[in-house]
Amino acid sequence: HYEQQYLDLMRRIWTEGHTRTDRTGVGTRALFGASMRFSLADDAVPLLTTKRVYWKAAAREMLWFLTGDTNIRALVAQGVHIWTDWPLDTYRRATGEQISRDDFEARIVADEGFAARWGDLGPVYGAQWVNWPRYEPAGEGEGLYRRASQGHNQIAALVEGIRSNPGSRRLLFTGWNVDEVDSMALPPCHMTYQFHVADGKLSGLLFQRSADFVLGVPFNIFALAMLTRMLAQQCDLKAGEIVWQGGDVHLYLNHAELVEAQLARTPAGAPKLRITRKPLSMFDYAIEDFEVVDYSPQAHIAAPVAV
Ligand code: UFP
Repeated sequence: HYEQQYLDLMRRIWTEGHTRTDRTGVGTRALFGASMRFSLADDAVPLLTTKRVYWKAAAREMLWFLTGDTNIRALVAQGVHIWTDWPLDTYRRATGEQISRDDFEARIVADEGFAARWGDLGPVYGAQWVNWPRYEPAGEGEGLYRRASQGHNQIAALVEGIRSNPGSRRLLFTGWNVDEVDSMALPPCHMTYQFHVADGKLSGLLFQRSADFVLGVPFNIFALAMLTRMLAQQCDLKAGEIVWQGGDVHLYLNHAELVEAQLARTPAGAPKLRITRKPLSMFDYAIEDFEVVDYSPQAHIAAPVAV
């Protein structure tokens, strides 16, 4: 079963990983450098079956990245909570107000000004993917260069690249903008994506510098599969494989019980991801265009997020 790779790697991190103190103070066991690969043939999608993965949250997040938006408001309004903890933490520290997460989210949705002030994550993924800062010669009295109103759209360039030069070894995009990482709520984890065309099939590879194996990776793998499928569709190719590569691949120490629980389960089933329409471009997909079938996972396992 495709999921065995995930479970084997999880066990290996848990038994062989080095115990490390990390930025969050929670502590992890970590391996450095790991890889998994999954077939996308016949709409196969590597969703975990040993626990429920809320793939729609990952799908909504992916569509949100593609809009270039970096404010959590649009996500929260759709019931996606994965980015809330960072702005919430900033807000609590800045104001000393012990507001609950639900109340904070309610204010983000209800009050546009509040969202503008507290809901922005800085120039994270979306900003870099579709609007990487570009500079152009400035006018009189403005210095030598000014920031162009439209930056580089790496996704549009990627589609163009796959279509016009499928043999290229430069089909990639990255969120790691050295100049801006310090102003992001979280520097990109899933930071570089590369694509490869062979035999009429498009494969996608992700380099993820830091991987929370319980909470992050199941989403990151799904998102990689979804993105590869979308690109393949737009470029009239079949989907090949996805390759996931992790740098610091870790399990948080406070996930111990969940790790044991999940490792005691046996994967089963072969879910499929269907895209029900061919939108005009990478920027015209909607959540309704995606459907997962044959997915009957075991119960969800909740885990605390390290901020
Ligand atoms: N993380 C993921 N995947 C993501 C994401 C975050 O695994 O898509 F946004 C985890 C990895 C790590 C933490 O546990 O978030 C980021 O912390 P750091 O920047 O210190 O690596």
